Amino acid sequence: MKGEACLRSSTKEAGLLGPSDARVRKCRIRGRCAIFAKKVLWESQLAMSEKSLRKGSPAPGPVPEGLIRIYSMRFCPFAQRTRLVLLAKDIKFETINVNLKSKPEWFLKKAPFGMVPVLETSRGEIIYESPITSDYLDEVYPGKKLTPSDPLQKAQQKMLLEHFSKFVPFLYKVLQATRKGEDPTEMKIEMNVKLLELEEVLVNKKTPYFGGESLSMIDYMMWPWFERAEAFGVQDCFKDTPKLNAWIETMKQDPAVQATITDTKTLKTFLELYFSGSPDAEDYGL
Ligand SMILES: N[C@@H](CCC(=O)N[C@@H](CS)C(=O)NCC(=O)O)C(=O)O
Repeated sequence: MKGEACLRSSTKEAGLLGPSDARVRKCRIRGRCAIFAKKVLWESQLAMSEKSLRKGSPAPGPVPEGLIRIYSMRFCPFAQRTRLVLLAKDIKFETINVNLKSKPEWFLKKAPFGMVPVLETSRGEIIYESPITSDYLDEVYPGKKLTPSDPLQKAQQKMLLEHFSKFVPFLYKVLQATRKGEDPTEMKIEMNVKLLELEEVLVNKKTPYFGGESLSMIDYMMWPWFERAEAFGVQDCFKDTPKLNAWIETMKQDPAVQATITDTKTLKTFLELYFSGSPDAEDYGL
């Protein structure tokens, strides 16, 4: 097969638009054309090129056979969890970005809490809440299993996720205090305590990841907020957390993380627009 043809067929197979840049390397291995494409990057770029749908936008049609759809918002850390799992498992998916300041009527019918992420299957089934969507994808789709099969390890990951979910609000408190010109010192002290708890988990486990020697579901569930640490203005809270800092650096090497990462400057601008109520926040940079 000629490189070009091979490229097209694989692209079609992957349910993606054709790449137009040199990120794709083609070669022949044992007579078959292999593409060393950063497919994950493509998918992310495809999603990133889509403007959000607002109130009044026509409802999208049914999800094509062989694909799963994610209703997302480009800068949402919860939706990023699901996107990380989609990419890590190399699942064929399409993205519909929703404007959360002006939600389309049809979105509210699909999303009981009016929040992203939501998954929709080609049979019209709906799955929502980021940990539930992530578990669903991991259970239904083949490939790399992200959740441990051992019940105790699984329970430990779920418990850690519960602990972590109590950490998330502190980030928003620091951000809001700073935005209002208040002194965030007290909140940062509380943040430090939470971060030290996470540090202790890694120290006790003696592993580079929160689930063990390799990256697993819990790492993806926590990552999006660490990507945002600087944008939330809490980078100075990581002085006494060497293991956590090493985990952050290791996570940055993961292809799914790389494909969904947003730079701090963009995140800062988005947060400013979002919290000042701008309806254009979701489409910032497009
Ligand atoms: N518990 C939800 C939280 C999702 C969430 O808060 N999503 C935000 C965007 S980052 C949202 O959709 N907000 C819309 C709203 O609150 O109206 C989950 O884990 O999926």
